[in-house]
Amino acid sequence: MVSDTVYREKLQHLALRSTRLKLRTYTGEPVPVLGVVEVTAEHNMQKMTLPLYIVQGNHPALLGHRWLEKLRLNWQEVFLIRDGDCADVYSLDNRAVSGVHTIYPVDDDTAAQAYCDMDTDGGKWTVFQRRMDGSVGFTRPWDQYKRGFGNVDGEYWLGLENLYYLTYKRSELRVDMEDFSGDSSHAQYSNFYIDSEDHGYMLHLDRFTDGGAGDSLSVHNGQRFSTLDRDQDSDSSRHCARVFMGGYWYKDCHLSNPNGVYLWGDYTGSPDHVGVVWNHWKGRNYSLKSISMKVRPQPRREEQDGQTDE
Ligand SMILES: [Ca+2]
Repeated sequence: MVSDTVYREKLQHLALRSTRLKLRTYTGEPVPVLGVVEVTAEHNMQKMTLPLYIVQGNHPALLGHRWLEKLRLNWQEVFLIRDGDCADVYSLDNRAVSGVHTIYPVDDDTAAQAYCDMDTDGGKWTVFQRRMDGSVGFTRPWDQYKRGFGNVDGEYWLGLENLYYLTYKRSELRVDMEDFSGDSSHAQYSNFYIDSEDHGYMLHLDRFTDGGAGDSLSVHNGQRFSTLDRDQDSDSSRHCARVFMGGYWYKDCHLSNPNGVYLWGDYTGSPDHVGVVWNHWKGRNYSLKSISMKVRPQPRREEQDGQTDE
């Protein structure tokens, strides 16, 4: 038999891997339980199914925090799941559909509207960038790229500060795109995060999977974010964000420009490379019909290969 102590440690381990904040234990007070989900864990080759209790978010015992929390009620482990991203939205309601949802990526007091993609490859994606019709201009200064802009049910940028917190969990990135002929493709990176603003929101990604689009982003790995009014690229002679009219992790300067100028397909004759470009798929003088960049937590390792290590 697995001892009660091991059982609790394992639960705590699972929970800690799914949130970036500390768990906190309380005693005594009754808390309304909204629902129960089952979590499967393994210890010493033994599979256990554990109850995960969802409790109300604004209970005074929680001191206002809605992150995944741990309580103790009658020797049972009770967790609170915060709707920090679209994967949490799905955890709290597995009937949630693609569309606009409210999430709290940074903290309890900072709600953000985000488009959740609950359909593509298992869903649970938080869309942080989307172009689809040219209705929103993306040639904008640092402060707007930091905080976000646009229309969440159309074209928008969720904001670098939100993205920093979203990718604090181990995350994967998917980029979906369409051309004006009705063809579509994607690129996926199984490991993705960005640094804080102090480090220029530097891009980190690897483990590319080709969904037909090719890899036009890995070359930007390790670059800091640049905008019209902030040149943090690796080109000493140019201010790439001004030349290519977007905000991005420009290098010297780019193989993809999802935040460039919306130019409706082939734009030969206009300045090279300023469009909504994914070079490996359609070349540098083709501006895509749509592109969206989305993030979700990596699957837990035991879901990937049946191992429980770390
Ligand atoms: Ca430069």
